[in-house]
Amino acid sequence: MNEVKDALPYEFAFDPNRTALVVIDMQNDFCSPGGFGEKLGNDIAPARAIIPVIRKLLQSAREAGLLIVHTREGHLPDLSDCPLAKLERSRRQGAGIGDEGPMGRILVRGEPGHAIVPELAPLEGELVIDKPGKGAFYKTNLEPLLERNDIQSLLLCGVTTHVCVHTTLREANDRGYRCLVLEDATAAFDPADQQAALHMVRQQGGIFGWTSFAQPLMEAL
Ligand code: TIU
Repeated sequence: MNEVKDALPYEFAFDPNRTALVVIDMQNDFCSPGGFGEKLGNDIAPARAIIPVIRKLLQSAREAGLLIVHTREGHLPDLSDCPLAKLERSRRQGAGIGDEGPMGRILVRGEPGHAIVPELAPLEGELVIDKPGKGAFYKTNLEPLLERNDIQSLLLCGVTTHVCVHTTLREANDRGYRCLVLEDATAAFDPADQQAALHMVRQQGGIFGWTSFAQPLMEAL
């Protein structure tokens, strides 16, 4: 077993052959000017700041032969997979899902805003999970794909820490996966949300899993 010794609340042990790096929603809609995240009234600087960190993580994980999973949040062009409640709230915020924006229709599959930022583009053969919700397990085939690859641990990074990263973490935790959240490879638009979300992972003896940083993880790979 490999080990990230200074993880919190205590060391994180993992078998690289049974571990996946999950890069959550690093899409133009959350990380680029004119996207959904910015239209919701957020500062996207924290999301952009983690791009180089995740790039290094991807390189290390690829070299170590880990399973790589990318996720994208978005909806079918006819919005038939978008719950009315989600649609209504996005419209109230002035960023209606499916509306035309500077990067095409907001949060719609196949539009420029839906694409993963070019710096983190998936390589051929890496898994790309399209999800209609915040969690990567809801209405996707992620679970059977992880089972087929005999995965038991997940390394989570991406955006936003308190929304899609946390929802995926909670879904994964309930399914028995050991999850490590990489602090400097995750971002929330508001620093208070970032700190609260990370605290929630590791409180009560690691109620949802572990936290650490990219560098010690890469050293452990
Ligand atoms: N709004 C927000 O913080 N996040 C999302 O809507 N989706 C993701 O976190 N990917």
